[in-house]
Amino acid sequence: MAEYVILFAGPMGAGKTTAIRSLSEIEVVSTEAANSEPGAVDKPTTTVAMDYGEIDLDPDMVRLYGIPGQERFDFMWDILRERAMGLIVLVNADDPEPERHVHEQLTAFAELATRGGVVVGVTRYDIQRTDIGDRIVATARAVLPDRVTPVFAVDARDQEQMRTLLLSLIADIETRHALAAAP
Ligand SMILES: Nc1nc2c(ncn2[C@@H]2O[C@H](COP(=O)(O)OP(=O)(O)OP(=O)(O)O)[C@@H](O)[C@H]2O)c(=O)[nH]1
Ligand SMILES: [Mg+2]
Repeated sequence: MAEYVILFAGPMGAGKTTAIRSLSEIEVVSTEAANSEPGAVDKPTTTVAMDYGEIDLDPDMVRLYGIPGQERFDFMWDILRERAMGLIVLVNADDPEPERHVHEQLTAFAELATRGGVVVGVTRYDIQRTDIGDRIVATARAVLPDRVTPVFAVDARDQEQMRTLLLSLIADIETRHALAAAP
């Protein structure tokens, strides 16, 4: 049995808290506070410290941590980054600067992405359909030229879609570990 620590990163409103709630089999521990910048992203609350959930992908146990989207809380990133084995970057298609966010997150977590694994999920495609997928693939290639970073369109509210994203990340991590262990 393996234990995987997976981080969810991305801008405010990308769907990190929603995704962890869709996936988790335990009641999610969340630290929501009133959104003091409702003009920036129109939702009533935002994560201030982290979200935590768990899913048992028999035989593996997966711990899911959501990192706050607001940059002033980024001291939390350092603590979690070292324990993590995989990264799910979420970005919402209706964000004004989705590529900038993907660039920032992949740069901040480049060591984790290289050591473990990374996938990108683009949420809220139903709200704004764009050619953003190709642009995000190009952004990921620019930051991490030595690896192929999968990019999926997902609805963070949909358990099956989030499960597919998570399973593809875990398969990626396992493949790398198997290759690293091979003689
Ligand atoms: N229509 C639509 N709504 C979505 C989709 N994915 C997520 N949402 C909604 O978008 C919002 C995302 O909010 P959160 O999950 O709080 O976002 P977050 O990334 O945790 O944001 P912070 O904690 O503030 O950084 C929620 O209201 C979700 O229901 C999608 O694919 N389509
Ligand atoms: Mg949140």
